[in-house]
Amino acid sequence: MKMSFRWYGEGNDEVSLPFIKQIPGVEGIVWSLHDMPAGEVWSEERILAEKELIEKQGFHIDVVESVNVHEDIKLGLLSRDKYIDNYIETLKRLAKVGVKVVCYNFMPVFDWTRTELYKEMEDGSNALFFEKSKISDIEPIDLIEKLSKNVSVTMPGWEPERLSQLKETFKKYEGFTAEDLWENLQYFLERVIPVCEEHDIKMGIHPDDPAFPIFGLPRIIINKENIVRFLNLVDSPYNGLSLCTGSLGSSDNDIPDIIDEVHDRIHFIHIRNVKRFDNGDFIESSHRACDGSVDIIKVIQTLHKHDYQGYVRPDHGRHIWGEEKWARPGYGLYDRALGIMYILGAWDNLQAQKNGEQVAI
Ligand SMILES: [Mn+2]
Repeated sequence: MKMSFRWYGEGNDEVSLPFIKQIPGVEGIVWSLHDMPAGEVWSEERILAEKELIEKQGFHIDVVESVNVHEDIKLGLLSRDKYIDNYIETLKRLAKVGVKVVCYNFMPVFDWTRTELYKEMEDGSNALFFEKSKISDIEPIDLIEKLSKNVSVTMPGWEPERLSQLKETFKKYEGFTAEDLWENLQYFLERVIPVCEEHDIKMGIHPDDPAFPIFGLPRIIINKENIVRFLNLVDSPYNGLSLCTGSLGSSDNDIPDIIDEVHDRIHFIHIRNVKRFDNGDFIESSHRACDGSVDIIKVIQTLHKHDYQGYVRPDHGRHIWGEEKWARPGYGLYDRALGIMYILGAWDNLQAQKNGEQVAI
C-alpha cells in the first residue's frame, strides 16, 4: 500500500506539509482545489501551482479528493451535459500533470453528515458523532447552521454556494428515487470513463456517509450488493472504488468480504474506525480494532492477502491533546498520525511474515 495524507492547501489547513513529512511512511498528499465550485473547470495554472507546492516537499500528487460532481448531474437535468464536459476537461488537465486517481461521491445534496463535531469522550478527547434520533427532528439547514457555528473553516461538502441553495436543492429532489440516482450515475460514468481510459486516470467513488438514506434523500453506495451493481454500470478498471471503512462501517457491512469481492477495483482506501451503537448512533474512534466496530486488523490482513498496491490514507481522527482548538474537525494531525503508525505496524508485520523474516518481539 502507498500511504498518503489529506491536506487542505496553503492557508486552508493548520497542519503544515513539513509536519506531515515527519510522519513515517507518508509518500503522497491527497489534495484538491477546495475553493473551486462544483461544475467549474479547474485552471491549469492553479493545478500546476499546487503540484509544485506539494512536490517541493517531496510528496507525490497522485490522488485528488475530490472533484465534486455538480448537483444537476446527480439530478439528471438538461444542464448536466455542460457540467459533465467541464468535469471531463478537469480530468484531462489533472491527468496531464500526473494525477492517477480521482476520488468523488454521488450523494444528493450532502457530502457527509454528523450531528456533532466535538462529542466528548471519557478520556477527554472528542470526535465526530452521529446521533440518529437527532436527524429525524431537525431541518437540514438548522443542523448545518448549528454545526458550523464553532468552525471557522469551510468544510468540504458544506461549501457556501451549496448551502445557500439548500432549500431549492431539496425541492428539486422531491419525488426523486434511488433508481433515478442510479440512472444519472450511469449516464455520468458512460461519458466520463472512456475519457479516463484514454488519459489513464482512474475514478474512485466514495461510499455514502453515513451508509443509509437520510432526510428522505436516496443513498446508493452503501453496501456490497450496491457496490457490485455500481462497478457493473461501466465494467472498466477505470470505474473503481475509494473504499472508506468508516463510511461503510456506519452500518452493518462486512468490509473484509467487500474487499474480497472487489479488490481489483479498489484504487484508494480511507482507513478509520467507528463505534456503532444498537440505536443506530455512531462515533468515530481511534483506529485500533478493539476501540470500534470495524475490525481494522482484518481489513489490513485482507488487503495484504490481495497484495493491495493502491493508495491509502488515514481518514478522520479524533481531536486529541487539545488540537480541537485549531484543527479542522476530523482532520487534526495527531490521531491521524497515530492511525498511520497502527496501519503500517500491522502491514509491516504481515510483510515480515511473508518474507519469512524473524519478527522482533
Ligand atoms: Mn472517507
